[in-house]
Amino acid sequence: MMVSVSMPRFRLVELTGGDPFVGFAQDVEAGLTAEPKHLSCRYFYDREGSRLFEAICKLPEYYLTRAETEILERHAPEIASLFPNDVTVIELGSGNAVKTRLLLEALLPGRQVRYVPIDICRPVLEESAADLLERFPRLEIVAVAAEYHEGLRHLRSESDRPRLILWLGSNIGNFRRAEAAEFLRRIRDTMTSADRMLVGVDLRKDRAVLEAAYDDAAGVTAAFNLNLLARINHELDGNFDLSAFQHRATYNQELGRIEMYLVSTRAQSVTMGRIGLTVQFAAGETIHTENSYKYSLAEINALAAAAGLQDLCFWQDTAGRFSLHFLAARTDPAGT
Ligand code: AVI
Repeated sequence: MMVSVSMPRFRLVELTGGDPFVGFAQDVEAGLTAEPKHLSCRYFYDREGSRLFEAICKLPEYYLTRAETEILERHAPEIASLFPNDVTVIELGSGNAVKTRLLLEALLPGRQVRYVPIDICRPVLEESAADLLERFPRLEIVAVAAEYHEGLRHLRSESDRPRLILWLGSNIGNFRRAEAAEFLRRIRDTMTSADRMLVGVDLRKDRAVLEAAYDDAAGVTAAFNLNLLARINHELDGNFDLSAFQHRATYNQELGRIEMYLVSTRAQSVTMGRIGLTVQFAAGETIHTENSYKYSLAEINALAAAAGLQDLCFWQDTAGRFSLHFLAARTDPAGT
């Protein structure tokens, strides 16, 4: 007798290590009392920040999303053909998962596909999962609300089928180079010989193109950056005057990274009542809010090698701005 067990098509797993308020409060205090001041870019993504990031992805200057979408539109069927059977697609920093649809569409015919999006913004996870479940009636989703490092723990438990691990959108660029290699190595340590990884990497290019992408004419990236201060105002009872800070994005060519700052336009004092903190700003003083690293192909090769990964193949958009790399765990002694 055959017993069929009906699986729910959607499950949400919440893996937040400790109280998120405490983590945010401690990081804000440490960052704003440091010299020079800094805040972590991972705090950009509250609901409003996630909405602004989606708007950034549609800007004419922000070529990254369009370039990666072009690559996936062209090559998703080829990527899918590299998976003969059922597959689990795990995505780190999934956001609205719009590009991922292209891969799911190519994978679903003839295969069972479980999609495991991992993201820190739970409302965004829920919205994108609802959309995907409606579009793809055979898709199963296990959504994981977690930071990357906690998400890695979950990755180990998804081991019943070959896995395609996605790290798209140049999310790797928000890690320092050594940290990116270390994080890839940790992912690689969870991979079997049947697993593959797809990593989207933004390439080094002209300063003008890069600086426009991170300082758009419509001011959306400026609003995204300033939203960090609005978040502090809401969550920590702060009194940042957003009109007294300006967005700045500059390309540091030597380090191959865009650096984003908030610049205080005057001497001022800001209080965060909920954590009993007052911070002084001099006129022109900066808060460093984000690095976005760009890579050459040689640097991507070195990164893969340092992480014990083998770059099986890669695809680029027609303008050669963005590169998508298909990687496997190396099994030779040098890669272990
Ligand atoms: C999410 N991350 C890959 C974006 C980037 O390009 O570094 C974040 C971003 N910051 C400003 N614009 C977009």
